[in-house]
Amino acid sequence: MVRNQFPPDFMWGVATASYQIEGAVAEGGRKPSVWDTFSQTPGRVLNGETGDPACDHYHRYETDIQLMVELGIKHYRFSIAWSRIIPDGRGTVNEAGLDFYQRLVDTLLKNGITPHATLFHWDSPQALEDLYGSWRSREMAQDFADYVAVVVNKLGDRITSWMTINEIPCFTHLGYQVNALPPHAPGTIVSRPKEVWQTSHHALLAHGLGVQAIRANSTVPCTVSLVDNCAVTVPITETPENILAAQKAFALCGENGGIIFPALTGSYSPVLLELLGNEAPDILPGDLEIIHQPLDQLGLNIYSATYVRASDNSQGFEFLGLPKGYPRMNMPWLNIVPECIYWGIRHISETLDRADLPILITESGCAAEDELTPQGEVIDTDRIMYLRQHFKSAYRALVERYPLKGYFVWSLMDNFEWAWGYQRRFGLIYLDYITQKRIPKASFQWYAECIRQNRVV
Ligand code: GBH
Repeated sequence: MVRNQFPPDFMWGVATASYQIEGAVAEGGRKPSVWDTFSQTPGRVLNGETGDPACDHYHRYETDIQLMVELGIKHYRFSIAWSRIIPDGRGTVNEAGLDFYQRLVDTLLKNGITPHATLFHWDSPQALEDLYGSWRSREMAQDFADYVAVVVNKLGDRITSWMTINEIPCFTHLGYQVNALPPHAPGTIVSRPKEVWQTSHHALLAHGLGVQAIRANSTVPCTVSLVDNCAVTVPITETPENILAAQKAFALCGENGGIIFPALTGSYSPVLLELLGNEAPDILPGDLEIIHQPLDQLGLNIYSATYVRASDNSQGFEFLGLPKGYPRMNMPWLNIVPECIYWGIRHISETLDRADLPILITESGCAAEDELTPQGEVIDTDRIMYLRQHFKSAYRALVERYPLKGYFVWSLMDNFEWAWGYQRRFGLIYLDYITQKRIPKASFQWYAECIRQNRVV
């Protein structure tokens, strides 16, 4: 038996997002997104950096696709920028924006790479923020669905994997709540938790209407998914008591009970609603039916987790803090908990009782303090260590027959890391931002070998 051998059809891939890599923010008819405005506001992003020019991928996508060919991936997850397609958020369609993504998709297909298109990765059109406060308004959901219909109308004859929205809590809760750390665009502080919950409720409605718009406009068989960043709870030791504690904690976390529960089961988790009390969002009749659309698969972005154990307190569990010196990668939240992949998948399958639902790890990866050697290489053995342990955790999920179908490493290349600007590097490829030179790191060669042998090496 070959150790750590993955199934023959396992989807190995990499992931990126439009605002983080494209640059060309004022080209091809694009108008600003909330991230342009936010990053141009002093004090919002480290060093005042913005998504322009990022990796200049808008002009260099052919080079980047050649690098994907070298890596040997057959799957690429990217996102489409709403403000390239409908620059004012609603109304006039910009053909030049659609043409860019058509060129990208056609070049991927020509190179044997399956495109997985995410329709929204945080870059809301600024015009809709100005018009009605974007996600604070219910109108945003219908405008999103109209935008989705336009995209799928154009590309729905060649894209076979659609993902509606990436990580709802990050552009709603982190975009509007008082103590968001770090704040995300639009960075408008609302006064009550209820208003924050209303923004994520609107995003859930957008997801539901978006799913319907994809199904109505696609002309080839395709899979539709949501990309969720569930908060993963890991039992400190795998006893029945601690596993039960981890399951209870999973249902109570806002990111789970308030996002993935309604999307997959049609109701917010009861324990969360009880905890929120008067601060729960207003849910109109019919909303949960819209939100709870049948999905073909689920995308999970998993980077870390929290340990939990059973307790005789009223909740029956407690979250555990980490000891000083606990190993972490180069972000304050990036504690190394490799079991997060296995437990994230298992909680969705078991705690949410959705063993039928295929799962993709749509993002997993880490920032490291990458440096060029005098020979011009990046020897990121720490990233290799991180990825190896997380791949093994995915392998365990497969051995135990959880429905894991693929794994997309975040990210193909270093890029604009939101509030951290260019000061954090998540790529398999090093970006020299002065020359735009791309330098594959040691982890790139390591991942290429995993893919070639279809196992963890
Ligand atoms: C992903 O989000 C994004 O999809 C991607 O765009 C991004 O580049 C990548 O991760 C790397 O960051 O400070 O304790 O409040 C990751 C999800 C959401 C995880 C915010 C950390 C903050 C935790 N992140 N969260 S805390």
